[in-house]
Amino acid sequence: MEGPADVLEVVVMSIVSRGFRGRRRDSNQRLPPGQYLTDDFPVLSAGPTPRISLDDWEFTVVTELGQSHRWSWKELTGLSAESVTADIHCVTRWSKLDTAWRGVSIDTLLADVETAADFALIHSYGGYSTNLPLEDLLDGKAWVAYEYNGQELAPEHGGPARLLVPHLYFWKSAKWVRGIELMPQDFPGFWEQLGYHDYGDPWREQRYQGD
Ligand SMILES: Nc1nc2c(c(=O)[nH]1)N[C@H]1C(S)=C(S)[C@@H](COP(=O)(O)O)O[C@H]1N2
Ligand SMILES: [Mo]
Repeated sequence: MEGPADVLEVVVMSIVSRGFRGRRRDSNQRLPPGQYLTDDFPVLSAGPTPRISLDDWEFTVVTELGQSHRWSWKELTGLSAESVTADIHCVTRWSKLDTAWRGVSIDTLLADVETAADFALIHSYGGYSTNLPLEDLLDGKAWVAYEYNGQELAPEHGGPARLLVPHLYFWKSAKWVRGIELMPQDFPGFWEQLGYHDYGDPWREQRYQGD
């Protein structure tokens, strides 16, 4: 016969194992192939951290016809912002779940931009660049993020502002972003010219050219 202590033990065990399996199943499903989870926030920069004063900072969209649309820091941060929680996946195999950002959706920035372009080349202060199809920046998939975890974005993580495109490998999320060049044709960015995959879908493990 079960006494109260046995019943309690059974209840505790089932909560413990349910919680454990639940968490594991959840994070396993959210971990793309070949990735491991980290709670740290590693810094990956191909060069020194550029320092841009907010007075000089600007964000520019140039269309395929050469039309420019510019936002100062004040103008950018005056646009309606969104809070975004997303999992991020670095091609060096770390993934981090539930990262919390705030920034302006690319949909908002491109709302009044007339373009027939299919591709975008992202440019950063410091010279970094990365390319992606324009549709991967639209429909709530990408932001210019200027807050991380409720605080201004740290310079080493791309502050004052970085691109956030969490559905692609994190090298597409250009730090110190300064603009978007809209183009009819695809043109490889910094890592893409060095042999990384043109598109970089972590769920299809598109790490390098030919993957
Ligand atoms: N401007 C710029 N953006 C960049 C990089 C860089 O070297 N320069 N590295 C990319 C890579 S490979 C990754 S994994 C992420 C790293 O962002 P973090 O340093 O905030 O973790 O930024 C991406 N954006
Ligand atoms: Mo990366």
